[in-house]
Amino acid sequence: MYTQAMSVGPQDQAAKVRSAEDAQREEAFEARVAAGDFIEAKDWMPEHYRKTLVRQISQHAHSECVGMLPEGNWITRAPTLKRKAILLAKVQDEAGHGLYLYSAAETLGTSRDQMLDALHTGKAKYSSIFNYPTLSWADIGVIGWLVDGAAIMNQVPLCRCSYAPYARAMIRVCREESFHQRQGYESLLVMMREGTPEQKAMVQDAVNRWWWPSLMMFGPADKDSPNSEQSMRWGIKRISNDDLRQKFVDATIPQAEILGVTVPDADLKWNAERDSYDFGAIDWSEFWRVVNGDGPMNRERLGARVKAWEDGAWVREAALAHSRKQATKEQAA
Ligand code: FAQ
Repeated sequence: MYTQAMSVGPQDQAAKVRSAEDAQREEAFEARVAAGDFIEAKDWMPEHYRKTLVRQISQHAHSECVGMLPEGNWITRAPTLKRKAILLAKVQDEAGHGLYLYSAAETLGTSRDQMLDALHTGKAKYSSIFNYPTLSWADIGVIGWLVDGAAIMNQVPLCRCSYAPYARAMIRVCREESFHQRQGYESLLVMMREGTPEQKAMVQDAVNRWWWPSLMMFGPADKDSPNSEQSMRWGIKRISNDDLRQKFVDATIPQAEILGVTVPDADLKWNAERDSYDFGAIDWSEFWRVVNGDGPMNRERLGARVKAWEDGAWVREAALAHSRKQATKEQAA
């Protein structure tokens, strides 16, 4: 009678040795991460850790690139040369963030073409927030204030992510996001302090539309977040989705008061016992609808990225032809 336990061919023995080695490596890896050590690209890592990072970093990179679209919509219509120059620089920064992040993900052994293919075929996610339309100029200030503000709250802890290439990329990204947040807030302050009643109403309308989607950026509630527990244990995520969301509300409401706007939440109130704001229930059905492709702008956003990829084919082909020509020249020399 044959059982698996009796099968002791050379291949099985090799597999046993490998898995014992892997178990030892895994134990050493877990100990390093638990001690707060940083993991470099060439270090051994469990396959699931690698996959989790590729998933998160590539989605983050896609978010930065798709995130250029709602703001890009207003570059030609910015009200002054100064605002146009600021917005152009901000949108370029977002492209730069996407590029650092694609590079960080590439260190894990995945190619940029694979990541972009996953985006273009709808397999990869990007932040829900960029599936909402930018209807007025005030939306641009509100994106800086709330969307970049939420992004910073989520990304500062990522500067201490256990995967060092991601952590290093995030340091520069956070510095730039912090400038983005301030420029957005300043442009809203100008409208609220010096603007006409119509301009002030435009700011309030933009806050009303962007508030809840900004809170959704932090992801599902902790109890419904399938990836959080493992990512926290591995030091990829340092603070949970709900805790970051709470910190964001607590930091943002005093800023809203200075601006002179309100947020569209009848249940918002200061809780002295918790030393924090209580806030209303998030519409998670809207969140999942948008994440799963049925938000107000999902089709336009993905369509624009696919078109940009197709329109850019000649640039990629020309770059490849140029590098082939250079290589031939070098060989001949
Ligand atoms: N949108 O188990 P969790 C920016 C997905 S950059 C879409 O909690 P995780 C700069 C999640 O992927 C903004 N999908 O997942 C800027 C997962 O699906 P999967 C982007 C979401 O990874 C500003 C499922 O739900 N920032 O704004 C969202 O542990 C202005 C279950 O969720 C980053 O990417 C969402 N909001 O935590 C640019 C930061 N939330 O993958 C232009 C890095 C969750 O299993 C203009 N990422 N999902 O199929 C992270 O910190 C994390 O990935 C979270 C989600 C917190 C987003």
